[in-house]
Amino acid sequence: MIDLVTLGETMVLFVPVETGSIKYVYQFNKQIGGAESNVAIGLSRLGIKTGWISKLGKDGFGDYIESFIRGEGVDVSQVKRDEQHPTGVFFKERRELGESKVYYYRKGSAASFINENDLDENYISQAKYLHLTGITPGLSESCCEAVYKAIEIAKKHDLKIIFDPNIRLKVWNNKDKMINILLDLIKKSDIVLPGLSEAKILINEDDKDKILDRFLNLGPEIVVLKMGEKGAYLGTKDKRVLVPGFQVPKIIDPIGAGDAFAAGFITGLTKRYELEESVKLGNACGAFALTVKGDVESLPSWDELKEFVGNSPELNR
Ligand code: KDG
Repeated sequence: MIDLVTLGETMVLFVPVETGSIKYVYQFNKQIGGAESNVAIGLSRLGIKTGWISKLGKDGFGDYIESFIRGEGVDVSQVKRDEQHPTGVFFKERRELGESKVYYYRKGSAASFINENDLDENYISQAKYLHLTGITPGLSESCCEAVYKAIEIAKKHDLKIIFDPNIRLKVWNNKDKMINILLDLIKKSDIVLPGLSEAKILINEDDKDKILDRFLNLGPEIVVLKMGEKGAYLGTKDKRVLVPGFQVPKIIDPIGAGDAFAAGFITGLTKRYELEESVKLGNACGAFALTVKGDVESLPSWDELKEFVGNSPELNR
């Protein structure tokens, strides 16, 4: 039995050993990164059963990603291997001053050929949640169709749809098309997890209450606005709560923190915790993710998370 199914591309991630311009960095560590598998791995470490649907090249990088994710306890039975197209790759650039950047080498990757036929209705129907991000529909037309098909299956079988816009301007060729599709996906979702800067791009709004109003009016029952170190602002039709974030002594790399948030938050939902408590778990997992260079290496186990969050009545029950 799977609690959550997710769908998306995972790439080999090369993380520079040193900080500075990628032009002058000579050594990289080979890791993996992909928003959806980051969430699946985060959930699996917290004891939630997850399945990841994807495509990888039939190459060494594909072998590496598949065995890494399987090793984290995520079900990879729905991952197909493609002889014709390679596994995608991306590089991080870590700067002491200024923000980290990423450089993608993913055009024409195996995952960009994901299509509706890669979805097994029986498999998806056993889950309680379908997790999607705004990255997958930007990868190609066939990926976008697959996302809509997954939503159709989820609605038919009463799965809750959790959507993280995860705006990646570099994967979309057309910003207006991106905004239209992401807003449409928000309408079709039950739970939406945008970031502040994403709300600015999608609805040109930066007031947190107006952002929640606008997104809730589109249809979702729960919206959680991620606000970095300030925490997250939870909204439903009858409540608004600012759940403070956790202080991190030194932020090593913010990339992947949103995925970690999703893993903690969804764990709370799956365990039927109060919404505020679930957001708190999300904030805590986000804090863990800030402390390492890779996307998933620092994601906590359930015991580590409980210890970090401390004495919380919900968690101790
Ligand atoms: O959220 C982290 C992701 O951005 C990263 O792992 C790579 O999935 C990725 C993407 O498409 O940017």
